[in-house]
Amino acid sequence: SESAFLLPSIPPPEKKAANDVSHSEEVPLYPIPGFDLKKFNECIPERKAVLNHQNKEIAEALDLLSEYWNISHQSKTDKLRALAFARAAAAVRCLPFKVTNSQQLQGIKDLGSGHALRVATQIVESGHCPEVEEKRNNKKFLSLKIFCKVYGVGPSIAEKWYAKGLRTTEDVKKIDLHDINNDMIIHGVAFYDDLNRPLLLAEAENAYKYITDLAKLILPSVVTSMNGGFRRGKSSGHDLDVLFSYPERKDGDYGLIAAVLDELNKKDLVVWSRAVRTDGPRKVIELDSSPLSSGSTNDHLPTMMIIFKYPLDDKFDEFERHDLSAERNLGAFQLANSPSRQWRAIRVDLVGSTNSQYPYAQVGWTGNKQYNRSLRKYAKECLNHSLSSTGLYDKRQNRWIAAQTEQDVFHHLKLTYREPQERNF
Ligand code: DCT
Ligand code: MG
Repeated sequence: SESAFLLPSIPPPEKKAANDVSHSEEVPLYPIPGFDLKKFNECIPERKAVLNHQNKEIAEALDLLSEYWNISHQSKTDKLRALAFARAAAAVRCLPFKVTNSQQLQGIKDLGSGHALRVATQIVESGHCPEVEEKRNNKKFLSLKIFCKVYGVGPSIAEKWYAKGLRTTEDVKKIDLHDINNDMIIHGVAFYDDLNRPLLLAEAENAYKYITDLAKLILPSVVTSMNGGFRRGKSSGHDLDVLFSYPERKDGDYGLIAAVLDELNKKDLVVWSRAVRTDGPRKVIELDSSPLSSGSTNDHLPTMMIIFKYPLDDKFDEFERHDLSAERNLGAFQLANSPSRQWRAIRVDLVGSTNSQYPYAQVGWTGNKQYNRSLRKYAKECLNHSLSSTGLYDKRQNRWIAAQTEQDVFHHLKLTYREPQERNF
């Protein structure tokens, strides 16, 4: 008709009813046709998580809640909450498509049907979760986060500092050192700025080459690798993780890494160091409580935690020729504030493993932390095996399972091999 000609009709907006079955049958739920939720849920460590995944906003929100409950935890329940949010964030990082519709979040194992799912749904639907924003800006949380950035400080010391009235970075730097009897924390405070500057890949590679060249002079057959976040493809990190592999020794296993530390000390390149045993760097066991000669030597890797002098101009050759011996007698603060210092303090972990432990140590020290948790849980629950950075133990047959390579480790775990860059859970 004429009126229709004058006023062209605009099609009414499409109404999507939740119960419009005919419609939802036509539009697939997932944007990638091959996505199979059942398979995705079957076995968590079969999932792949690349650094550049497609659901950053959701993962960030869940990570924040995990960090919140980890840092400000008061009880076992809070700790478990932190772990649950970390698992949920990992699940989201593993999704091979960008979530655009909250229906796509339904039924994902580890995202669950409770709190984490509600948060993820809010982010997808409105781009915003009030609970996350409230916690992100929570004054106490912000202070505790600052305190936990001090090397050697965890949630319980952070809580004590908060109770004493400390709030800011400036407060931390003004702490009376006589109140601290832990030299790790004293160095953490003194070198707060240095140690919180991200370590770049090029710097890590440079320090790695310098340290491993020294190690090869001591033991030419040594095998080394740069592990941690850099091996997973990160371009910066908080430390350098160096793993060494050498033949088994009868006389205890600090031999090589202690010798490397000696060499670094002779060149006055070490600010601070501590020998510990680790199974995953956070589970540090002080040597006093675990003597080297005791029978427990093969369930933890010998580890040398170091604060290392990294030349400001990146040139170790020239730096080596400087006489740094005058710095030997300075305390942490004098050293940190010395106007002539030509270096920056960086964190380095030297980790020793025997050739037979090496493939397992590789997996453990590559991480990430959440990926390791998922592997260990799976090994225990699905295979009745016990996995650590030193080996895989079959609890039914009471035997250690030997591996030559990381591929062997995955094979023994009955898992598809994953490249380090795919282990960013
Ligand atoms: N790891 C672990 N258990 C932990 C902590 C860490 O199994 N509780 C593993 C995973 C990574 C590896 O050890 C190195 O640890 P970090 O250096 O702390 O982690 P990262 O991934 O290298 O992170 P960053 O890039 O910040 O150094
Ligand atoms: Mg690291």
